[in-house]
Amino acid sequence: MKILPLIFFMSYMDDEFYQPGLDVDPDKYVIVDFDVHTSADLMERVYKEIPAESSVGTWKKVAQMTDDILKRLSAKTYEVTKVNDTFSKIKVAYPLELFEPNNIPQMLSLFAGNVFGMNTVDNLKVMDVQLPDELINSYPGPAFGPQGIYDMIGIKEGPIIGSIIKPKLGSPPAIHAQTAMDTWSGVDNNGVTWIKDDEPQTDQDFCRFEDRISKVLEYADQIKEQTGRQVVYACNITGPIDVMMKRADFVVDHGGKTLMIDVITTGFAAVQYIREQNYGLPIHAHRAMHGAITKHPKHGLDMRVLSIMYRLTGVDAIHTGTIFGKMGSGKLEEDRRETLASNDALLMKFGNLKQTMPIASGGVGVRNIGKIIDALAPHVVITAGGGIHGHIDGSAAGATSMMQATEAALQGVIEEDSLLKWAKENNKKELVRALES
Ligand code: RUB
Repeated sequence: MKILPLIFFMSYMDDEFYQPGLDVDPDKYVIVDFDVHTSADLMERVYKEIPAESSVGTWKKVAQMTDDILKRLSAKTYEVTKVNDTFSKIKVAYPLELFEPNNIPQMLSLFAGNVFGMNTVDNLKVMDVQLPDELINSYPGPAFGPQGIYDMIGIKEGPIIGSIIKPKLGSPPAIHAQTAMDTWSGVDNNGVTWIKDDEPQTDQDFCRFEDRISKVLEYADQIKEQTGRQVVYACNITGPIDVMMKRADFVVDHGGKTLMIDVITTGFAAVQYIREQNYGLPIHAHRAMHGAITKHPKHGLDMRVLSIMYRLTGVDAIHTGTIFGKMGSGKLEEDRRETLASNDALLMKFGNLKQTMPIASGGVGVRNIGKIIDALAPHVVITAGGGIHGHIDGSAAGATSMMQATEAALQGVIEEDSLLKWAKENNKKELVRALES
C-alpha cells in the first residue's frame, strides 16, 4: 500500500471526472482506452485522477477553476472493466474543445502526457483512441496511401515484396547500389520491387548520401528501361528538418520514388512538416525506437495508437510488425494482436483521410513469409534483409527465393514442409537452396 499525502487527492476527486455509464457522443469527444495498473486501494481514485490530470485538473483546488470549466472541459472516465484488483481497463472521454486541430504534439501532451508519471499509477498503457471526423479531417493524412503506391508501381494490388540493404552500415555507395541492383533484378528478372535503406544509414563518411542515392537511382532507371518494371528505392532522408528538406530535393531531382524517414526519432512535427512540403513522393515511415514506447505490455502506447498518429501525420507506409515479433523477442499471440490492430488502424475508414500501407519487416525469411502473407495480405509491403542477403548463393538468388516463396503463398502453400515439396515440384531452384541450406 502506498502512503500518499491527503492533499494530493483533494482536487482530483471531483465527481465530474468519473461518470460511469455516461452516454458519450463520439462526434463530440475523443475516446481513449487505457490499461491501468495500480494497487487495489488506489484504483478507484485513479479513475478520477487520470481524466483530471489529462484535462483541467491538478493536485490542489485552484481559485480560478469555475463550474463552467469543470463541466465543459473535464475529461470523464465513463466505462470501467476490472480485470483484477490491480488492473482495470477504462475508457475516458475528452471533450473535442480540448484539442487544437492539426496538432499531434498537443493531442499527445494532453492524453498521453503527465499521466504516465503520476505516482498513483504503477503502469499505464494507451491501447486505442477514437477521434471524431471533425478532428481527423483537420490533419493532412497520406498523400498516396496503398492505392497511390500501387498506381506508382503499376500493379493492381497484393503484397509488395522488398528488401533492406545489408549490411546495415559500412558498404560504400558502389557496393550498396550493386546490392540493390542484384536484389531488384534477382535471377531471370524475378527480383523484388521495394528496396529501402536501413534506419541508421544517412550520410556517413563510408557512404555519402548523394553518392549512394544517385548510384542506386541510376540502377532503378536502368531496370525501368530494360524491363519496364517500376522499382522503388525508399531513400533515408532522416536528419534535422532543413537537412531532410535538402535531401528530399535531391531525391526528387534524381527521379526517386519514395522518401524514408525514421519517424519516431525525428518526431511528429518534423514528419508532418516534410509531408506538407508535398514533394510528390510517398513517405515510408521506419519506426526505429518504437519498442521504447510500445514493447512493455503494461506501459506506453500500443502500436495501434502510434499507427493512428502517423496516419494523421500523413505517412504513406509504416512498419507495424510481422505478427512474429522482432528476432523472436515477442510473445506470439500479443505480436499478432498488435500487428493486426495496427494494420486495422491504417486501413479502416478514417474521416476523409487516405489509408496508410502497413509494412511487415524484421526477421522475414522464406520460411515465414507465407504466414505473413496469409495474415496480412493484400495490403502490405514485406521487406527482408538477412532473409535475402543471407542466401547461400547471394542477394540475387535470395531475392528470387523470396519471390518464389511469395508465389507459393499466393497459391495457398504456407507451411514449411509443403513449401519444400512445392519448390521441388515446380523447379524453384533458389527456394530449394534457401530451404535446404
Ligand atoms: C530488418 C530491418 C528492419 C527492421 C524493422 O532486417 O532491418 O528495418 O527490423 O523492424 P532483417 P520493424 O530482415 O535482417 O531482420 O518493422 O519491426 O520495426
